[in-house]
Amino acid sequence: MKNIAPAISPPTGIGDSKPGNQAVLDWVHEVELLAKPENVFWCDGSERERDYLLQEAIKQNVLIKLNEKKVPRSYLHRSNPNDVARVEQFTFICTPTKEEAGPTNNWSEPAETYSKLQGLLKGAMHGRTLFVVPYIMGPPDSPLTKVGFEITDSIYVVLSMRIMTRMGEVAVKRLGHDPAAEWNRGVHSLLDVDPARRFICHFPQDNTIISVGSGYGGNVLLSKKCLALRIGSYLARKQGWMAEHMLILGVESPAGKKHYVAAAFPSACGKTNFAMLIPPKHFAGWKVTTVGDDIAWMQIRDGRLFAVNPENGYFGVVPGTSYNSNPNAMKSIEHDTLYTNVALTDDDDVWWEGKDGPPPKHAIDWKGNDWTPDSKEKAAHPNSRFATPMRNNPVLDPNVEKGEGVPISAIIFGGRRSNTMPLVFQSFDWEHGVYLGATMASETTAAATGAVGQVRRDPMAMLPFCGYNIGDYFRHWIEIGKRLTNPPLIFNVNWFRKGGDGKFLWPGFGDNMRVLKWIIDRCEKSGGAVESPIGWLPSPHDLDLADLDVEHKCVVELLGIDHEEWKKELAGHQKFFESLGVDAVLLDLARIVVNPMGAACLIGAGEIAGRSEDEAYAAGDIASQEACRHALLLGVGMCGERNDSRSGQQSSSDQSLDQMNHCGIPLVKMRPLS
Ligand code: GTP
Ligand code: SPV
Ligand code: MN
Repeated sequence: MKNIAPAISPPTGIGDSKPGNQAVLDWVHEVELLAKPENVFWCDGSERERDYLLQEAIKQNVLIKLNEKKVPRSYLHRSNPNDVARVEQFTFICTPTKEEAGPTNNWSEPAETYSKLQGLLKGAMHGRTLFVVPYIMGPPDSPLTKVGFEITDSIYVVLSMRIMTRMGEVAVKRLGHDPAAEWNRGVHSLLDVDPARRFICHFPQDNTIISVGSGYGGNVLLSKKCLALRIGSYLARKQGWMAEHMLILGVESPAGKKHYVAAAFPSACGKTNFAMLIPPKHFAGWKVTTVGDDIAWMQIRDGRLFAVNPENGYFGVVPGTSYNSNPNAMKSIEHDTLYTNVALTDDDDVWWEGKDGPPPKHAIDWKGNDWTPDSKEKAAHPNSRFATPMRNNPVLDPNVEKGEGVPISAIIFGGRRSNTMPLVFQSFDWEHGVYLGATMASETTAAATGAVGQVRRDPMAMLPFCGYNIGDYFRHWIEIGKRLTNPPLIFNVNWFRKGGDGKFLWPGFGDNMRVLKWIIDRCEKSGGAVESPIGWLPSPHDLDLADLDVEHKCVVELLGIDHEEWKKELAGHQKFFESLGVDAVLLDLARIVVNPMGAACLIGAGEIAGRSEDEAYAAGDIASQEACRHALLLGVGMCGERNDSRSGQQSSSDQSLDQMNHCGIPLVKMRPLS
């Protein structure tokens, strides 16, 4: 199947709606002179245009039309087998200084990078059509909404952008004629789809993205990770809002009380599934609705955070999607869907691993080869995806178009962790929540090229997407917190903890409602919890586990904190902060760093002295039980002068604080006890 296709020649009335903004015209002209396409196609987003482009894409063998009865108005695309996921190693943030890009990004010098990319783009569109795709990110009437123009030589990208963004006339209108208006310039060329000439480059200061050599997903739908997250996060910090890798969902109780929550899970860790959750039978009357499944733009209004979904469609993981795991996703992708890298059955239907029912006896796999259930290879690529309009979603939230966004009651962080992390816990406050987000880790997935299953720190699920220095990003979170009079509560979840048998302890999917319910209870101040060294933990009876087919001992394990695992975890946090360099971990964060280090103290001190905090209090070491708890939790009080009275040993809090001094993290005096 083709990725690169020759120029098309549209009839009059199609592809000729030039915008009136001179800055856009000048820029397109400049790229045209460089890339030398056969012609320029100006997209307007009309249905006539779509029908024409689909017909051309089929003719050019870029798309295969699927069975009209089984999946109406839907198509299959196969990418180059060398080009199946985001390429983090070839993704660059091109800021004037390396410091601005920070320790977690690949940096390259802007002027040099421009000239290298210009070299690659020279004549690159020879014999091809240059498409100009105007689009907006955000609801049309939102103050957060941004205009972008993407130039591309891929008809598949145009057809995908039509689904994923509000595309065409709406963007041209919003931009207007002011040549000084803010808009994002995106240039994409397939070149020859060679991994050796694949670069995804961001120039935040110029609001510009240049992506070459790929035809896949987040590398080329420049609206998504490139604009809405990397450039978006840069603009957000400058302009005082937040651009996050988060789903947004609404949850309504049978009594009609509604909350919205936003959740940051790394790529392929369950955002789309959580955003479309169907509560189990026991939760009759509860309703979950989707605002967004991947990206949240949030602003402060009346001391609260309000979120919009800047996207218009879902680019979701296909394998594992079934009527059993995610019925709403299945209903969403039954029609008007663009599939990439799934298998094609003999009756032109689509198939993938984990779909309901038995596998087909024969199919064509994602590479275009014959496949049978005996084949060793997977029929669908593990990162095969659907692009589907959000309006296909049967549980689309009614406020999805609301310009001001929806008020966020809770923020949830979560990763894919086989061990250590409990099913759910709540941070003590915003700053501790920022710490939880900053130290998040997850096992890597097929969403990016590279090894799968390795635990890596992925702060706020933004490691591949933060468009500037991660230390400044953490500080931005702290600053936002200071401006919130009614901040969302912050939680951490882990659907992926495994038992000794290597199987998931938690059934996940719809049953995640039980965790969501507890989170809502906490927001409503009605849910029970116990204070633990790492945050507020539910006891098994605080969760509604009715009709759940999970053994009690598994629930206890899911909610448990293993001290040995946590010692390793905290060492991992420290190593991570060290790897960022002390410059990145600025004063505000240092204060939070003390938090869980203090938590380590509680774990450690308890072990060394062989007593609980109650015993410490009873022993009269600390003036009040409240102070004791906070001292232990925050790592204060024991610093420096105090040795453990009973054992005479240096307490572990001394050690961890020493360690922090050692790695150069500045220690700040603790906040007052609250
Ligand atoms: P991106 O689109 O890459 O950002 O991914 P995502 O975060 O939206 O992840 P998605 O919901 O597509 O889920 C990714 C994979 O995790 C799929 O194979 C799901 O079946 C699986 N998954 C999602 N939720 C759960 C869960 O609660 N438990 C388990 N065990 N697997 C889950
Ligand atoms: C992700 O990897 O987080 C995705 C898929 O949402 S992609 O758009 O390819 O980045
Ligand atoms: Mn994502």
